[in-house]
Parts: sequence; C-alpha cells; structure tokens
Amino acid sequence: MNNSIFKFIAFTDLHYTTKNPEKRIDNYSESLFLKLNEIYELAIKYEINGILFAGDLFHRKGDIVTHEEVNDVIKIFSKWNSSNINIYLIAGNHDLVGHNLNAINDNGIGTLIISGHVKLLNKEPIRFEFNNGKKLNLFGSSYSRNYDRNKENYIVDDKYKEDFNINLVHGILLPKGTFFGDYTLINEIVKNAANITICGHYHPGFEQVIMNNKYFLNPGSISRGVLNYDTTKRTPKILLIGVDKSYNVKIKEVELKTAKLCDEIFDIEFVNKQNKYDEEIKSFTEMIKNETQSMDNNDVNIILDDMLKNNIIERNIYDKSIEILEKVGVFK
Ligand SMILES: [Mn+2]
Repeated sequence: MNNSIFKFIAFTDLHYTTKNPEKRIDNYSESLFLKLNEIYELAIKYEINGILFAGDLFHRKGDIVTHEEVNDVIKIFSKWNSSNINIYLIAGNHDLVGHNLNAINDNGIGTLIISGHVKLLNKEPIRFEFNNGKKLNLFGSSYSRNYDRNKENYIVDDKYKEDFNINLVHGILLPKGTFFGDYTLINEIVKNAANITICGHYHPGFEQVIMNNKYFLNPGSISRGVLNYDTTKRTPKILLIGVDKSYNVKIKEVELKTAKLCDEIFDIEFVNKQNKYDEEIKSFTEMIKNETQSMDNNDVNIILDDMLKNNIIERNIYDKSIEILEKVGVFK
C-alpha cells in the first residue's frame, strides 16, 4: 500500500440492530461494535482517505429503525469523523422503507446523512485529485425496486473514462452462475467507466474478479445475522484498496480478528441440523434431476408419492422437492 496515493477501506452489509437475530447466542450488537472498532483502528493505521460502505447499514425487516439504533451508529461514526475518517455510502434495501430512495430522509440512514456523519454517493461524483491533476471519483447507486433490471445502476458514464472511478452498488452481481431472483453477471456490465465496482447485498460475497483490467469486489457481509451454510464457512472481512497516480490498484483482504468463530455466535446444534438438511436437499435435488430426465411429469409425481408412502423420504423433504420441481419447471 506504500505507493498508494489514495487508500480506502471497503466493507458492506452491517445490518445493525439491537434485536438479537434468531439462533445467535452472543450479543449481536456488541459483536458489531467490536468489529467496527477494529475497522476504525485499521483506518487509523493505514491512514485511509475514506470508508466505502456498499449498503444495508441498518437491519430493518418490516419494522422501523429505532432512535436507539440510530444513536448507537451516530456515536460510533462521530468518533470516526473526529479522527478525520469520512464515510461514503449508499443505501441498501434494508435502509429504505418501501425501497423508496425518495423517502431516504425518513429513514435512519437519512439522519446520518443530514447530520453530516456520512456522505451519500450517487451519479454525481465526489472527487479527489492526484498531484498530477488526475481525478479519482466516487459514485454510487443506492437500492431501488427492480435494481437488477436496470443495469444503469452498475454503469459509470463514459464521460469520466479519463479519471479513476469507483462505483458502489447494492445488487445481485455475480461472477457466474444463476440466482433465484433477478441478478446481473459481471460480463454484462464490464463495459463501463468504473475501474472498481464494489458490491453489497449478496452476503456470501465473491472472490475478486479482474476483467478487462477492471475490478469487481464483494467482500461479503461484515455481519452474520442469518444462519446458513455460507455463514459457517466465512470470516467477515474488509478490503483495503490503494490507488496510485498511474491508476495502479492494490487490494488487500483483511479478515477481522474480532470476528468470532461460528460456534461461538450460533447455536451449533441447530447449525449442524440445518447443514445436514441443506445437504440432503441438495443431493436429493440432484438425484431427482438425473432420474427425471427421461420421464414425463406424471412419473415424477408418482415416484415422489411412492417414496413418501413407503417412508423413503420424510414429509418435509417431499414438500421441499415439490417446491424445487415447481421452481425448475417440471410441473409446468
Ligand atoms: Mn444486506
């Protein structure tokens, strides 16, 4: 990082809440404070120019973010601001009631923006200047409805192509594969003026992708609120990003030391049961897929009913199978 002129720390999906998520056995909000403090110390150590946060600061599902939750985050960010650490961010789906960006000021994140604790990124860049006159621009596209149907969210305008551009996004951006809902593949959006695209929303994250000399990053959620296979496998991390005046990029992944092991934060017995269930569903889905290739729809139904009747599979597996088969279109 030594030659880098501009340095940033990127992380995403904090999902701050004072309500302990189901199956967490530790104190969720205290665990997040420890992580945020570690990030603060890294920011001081590396003398960064700013924090880049890719959305979902708060965790809101149906209900609203409380004053207490907003106050907690303000307290932390005030300390960061006093140490000249600027926070640049976008709003995620959890930050916006009704996914309505126009109502951002009615949400917790709006209070942080209006009070000057954080800066909201949008299509108009926040600009930094290198000593050779070149520019580094920060852009962002907060969450909105049907985010991945509007690829504009991922695009930095060509008029900035002489500058170095970083774009923050909050969508289902994937290196490859598919997703059950709308999603965007990196190769669909590679032709745009963003030198670095930093994505939140997809909590597992992905290994950094460099395509056409452009960087696509998603370090994964800094928190682990929901229990699933992914959360048992990954350690929450941040990215340290350095850019020099020739636009050379350096990226260092830092796994947080304060991130506890999965069995310290989750009811591990439940984790094991859940994983076993997921594995069974996966292998069963594979089996069904292989076995049903030469059959018609009716056969599949009969086989499943038979398996249930003869206790080869349990009721929940049967129901899940029907659901999966409906999803993959066998019962169209
Ligand atoms: Mn999220």
